[in-house]
Amino acid sequence: MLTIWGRENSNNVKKVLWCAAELRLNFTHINAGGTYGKTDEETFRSLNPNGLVPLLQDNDLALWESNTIVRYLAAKFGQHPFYANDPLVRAQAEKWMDWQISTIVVPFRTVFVGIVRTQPEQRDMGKIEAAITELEQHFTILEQTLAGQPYLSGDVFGIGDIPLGSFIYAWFEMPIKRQPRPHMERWYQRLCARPAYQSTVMTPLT
Ligand SMILES: N[C@@H](CCC(=O)N[C@@H](CS)C(=O)NCC(=O)O)C(=O)O
Repeated sequence: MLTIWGRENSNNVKKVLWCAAELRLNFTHINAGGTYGKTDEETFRSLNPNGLVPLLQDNDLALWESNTIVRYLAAKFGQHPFYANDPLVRAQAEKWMDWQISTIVVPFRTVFVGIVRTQPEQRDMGKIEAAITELEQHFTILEQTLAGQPYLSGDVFGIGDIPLGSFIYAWFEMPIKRQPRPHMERWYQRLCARPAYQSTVMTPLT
């Protein structure tokens, strides 16, 4: 039996909920973290000593780290081409997952927390704008890639699209000035057409 712990407004939890929805999995969802609490309780800490969400339980397995959970669900329940059979194709998709968590997450968090979770009068606009500039530099790489392929996973949608796809919704929804990125925007629109994305990722930013 699968249980996913984590509040629905977390960009990292969204990855897991979206992946589970794409795979049409049956699972129990427990809201946790933020105002829901629970993450400091002994039971939760015994499953994830970091006290962070998302957390996946699959019978005796307790697994944390959002991208690892996405990979696990895809490997266990997914099929080609969502989880590509060819190691070369899969690796090309998976590198975007690592890029998201290594390169994008820190400046993204500065912008997201600054714009969505901070009152205007308390915002450090210098810091937010520097983070936007940094993200725009990184997104040039995304734009060039998506000029030559419809999805980050390659010719078809797959796991490589999930981590950045979860974050990109907030990027396009936040009231910030963005450089025009026609290829990224077309990729985003392709994601927006997916019912699983609509129900799990395209929810109010809070
Ligand atoms: N690298 C971890 C980061 C997890 C993380 O930072 N989770 C945040 C939510 S996005 C969290 O648990 N914050 C505390 C809380 O919600 O109470 C992952 O990708 O799963």
